Order: sequence, then C-alpha cells, then structure tokens
Amino acid sequence: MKKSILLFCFLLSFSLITVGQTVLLNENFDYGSTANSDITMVTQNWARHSGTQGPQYVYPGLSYTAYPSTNVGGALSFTNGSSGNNDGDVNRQTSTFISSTSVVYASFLLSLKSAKVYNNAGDYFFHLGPAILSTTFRGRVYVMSNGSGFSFGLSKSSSPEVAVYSNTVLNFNQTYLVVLKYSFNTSATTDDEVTLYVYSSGVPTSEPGNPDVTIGPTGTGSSADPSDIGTVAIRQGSNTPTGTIDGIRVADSWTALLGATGVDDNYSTVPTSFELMQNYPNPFNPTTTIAYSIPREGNVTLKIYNMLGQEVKTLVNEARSAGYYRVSFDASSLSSGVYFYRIQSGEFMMTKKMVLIK
Ligand SMILES: [Ca+2]
Ligand SMILES: [Ca+2]
Repeated sequence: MKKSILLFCFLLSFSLITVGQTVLLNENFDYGSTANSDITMVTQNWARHSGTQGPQYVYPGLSYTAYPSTNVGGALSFTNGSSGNNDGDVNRQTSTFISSTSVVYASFLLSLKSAKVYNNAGDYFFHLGPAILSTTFRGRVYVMSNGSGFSFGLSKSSSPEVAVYSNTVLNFNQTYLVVLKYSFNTSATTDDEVTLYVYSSGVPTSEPGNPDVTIGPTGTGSSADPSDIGTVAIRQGSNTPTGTIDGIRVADSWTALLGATGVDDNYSTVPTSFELMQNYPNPFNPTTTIAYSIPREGNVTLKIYNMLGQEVKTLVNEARSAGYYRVSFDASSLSSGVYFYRIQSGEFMMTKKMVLIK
C-alpha cells in the first residue's frame, strides 16, 4: 500500500509538469533545389498513408514577411489527383504528441491555384491526427471555390459533421498565413474544439490578433475526440484544391508558434515526461501499436501480461535514450482476451489494458 502511494505521488509530480512553450514541428521543406513529383522520394520525414503517388516537392517555397518559417528551401504542392496520379495523402509526426488538456496550434503558408465546388461545399486538404494516424482525422481544413476566389471551411472530425465556412472570399495565387487551433476539452468525448485564423499580412504575436478570417470554435461531431494530437497530414482527393503549402509549424502555445523570429529552428525533441499511450487499434487483431516517451536515458522494459498476471511477451528490454518510441505488438500466437502492457524505466512504471478479439 505504502509503495503504491509513493508511486502515485511520483506520477503526480510528472503530470503537473506542463510544457507551454515548445515548438513541436518546424517543417520548412528544406530538401534541396531539385523538384520531384513525389515528396516521399526526397525525404523520409513524410509517410504516405493513402494512395500511391505524390504530393509533389517543389522549389523554391513560399515566403511571408515576419513568419518564422518563411522562404527556406522548397515546399509541398498538392492537387486534385486521380487514381495512381497525385492521389497520395502524406503525414508527418510532430516531435512529441500532445495528450493533455492542452491546446495545439498548427500554422502554415498557403497559396492556392484553384478549388472546386463539391457537394455544395468544398473538400479538405489539411488535417491533424493522433501520433498513430489511422483514420482519425481531426481539424480538417476545407476550401471551396466562390467563382473568382475561395473560402475556408473547418470541421473538427468527420461525417456527419459538416464543415463551417467563412463568408470571406480570398484570392487565388496569394500567400496566406493559416493558423489552426485544436483545444482539448475533458468534459465529454466529443467536446473538443477547433478554430481557424487566416491572415493576408502580418504575424500577430498574441492570440487572436486581428484575423482576416475566423472560423470557430466549432466541434459538434459525433466522432470521439482523439487521445492525442501528434500528426499533420496533407490530403489529395478528386475534389481537393490545388496549391502549395509550406512552413508547417506546430506548437503548444501561440507564442512558440509565431512569436519567434527564426531562432528556434533547433527545437527540442526530448520529452518532458514519461508517457505510455493507449495502444492503437484497441481492440485489435492481431497487431497493435504502443507508443511511449521517456524524458531521460535508462533501461526500458515493456512487457505484456495476461489476466493471471503471467508474462506472455517482452517487447522491449534494453537501454533507450530520451525520446519518443513506437513498438508494434503481434498477438497472432495468443488467444482472445484482456491483456495488460506495462512499461518500467527507473522509478517510473505504468500499466494499461488492451483487448485482443480474434
Ligand atoms: Ca520552404
Ligand atoms: Ca473531449
């Protein structure tokens, strides 16, 4: 009993640490001066989660006065592709995932060439997702053509939630600064909110500044809120707009996102706390992924136990440097049931439950 109280206090001391000033991603698309029809051919930072080809790597990139991630290297160009041709959707993980009651900000530069009117609305080309991105797309940024220009739309989750659109018509072939805010709320599983800010000039150093366009907060979706945000994604569908995106930044505060003036490119990739994430998918059959973070170097064990407390598998048992990790668990040799996975590193220990259904 005494031991468990000590452990509880120990864990509590970690949970009280908040970050609040961290840049989690600074993607300048600085991958050389040679364009390529497929971003995944010039960098492994981006992974394709759908489709077969693209988006394209273009050079040079976009610039926007006073934005911290302006005019460095190239950019990413996306279009309304067809099957096998620029139909790829890609994602990049942030240096850490935000899983608290916190707020996540993502900003990017955007210049659009064209957009469609689809289903009396537009379609989305950018979204956030959890660290282990499956089909949990959150904070979808839409664009719809208004004839000579376009308007932004926003939805928190997926159908049947419909995008909320701004009435402001913006110009094609002009570079805008877009800021997407994701606010975790903990009263319910569907109460998180998203907000979109758009600027044609200037970089506000505090929120909300003086936006050209504001949408939200909105978040009426029936899809469950994600456990965390740890991915940004670019989507190419048959009805998505065509354009260029650059300077994608993710941070846990507005100040970290936009307040810097290019000096924070060497952002920290060291976690500030121990975390053991809920496995995804769960329930699962037969493989699932477990993510964890450790804030300092040490031996790490990650083991699987059955309902009787018997160890059935050791996934990790070795020294790890501080960082973020993901490990795959293949349960094809085990029978259906409830299992537990436990991480231990130094004095830190955490156990979570998962369900195998065959
Ligand atoms: Ca760039
Ligand atoms: Ca929630």
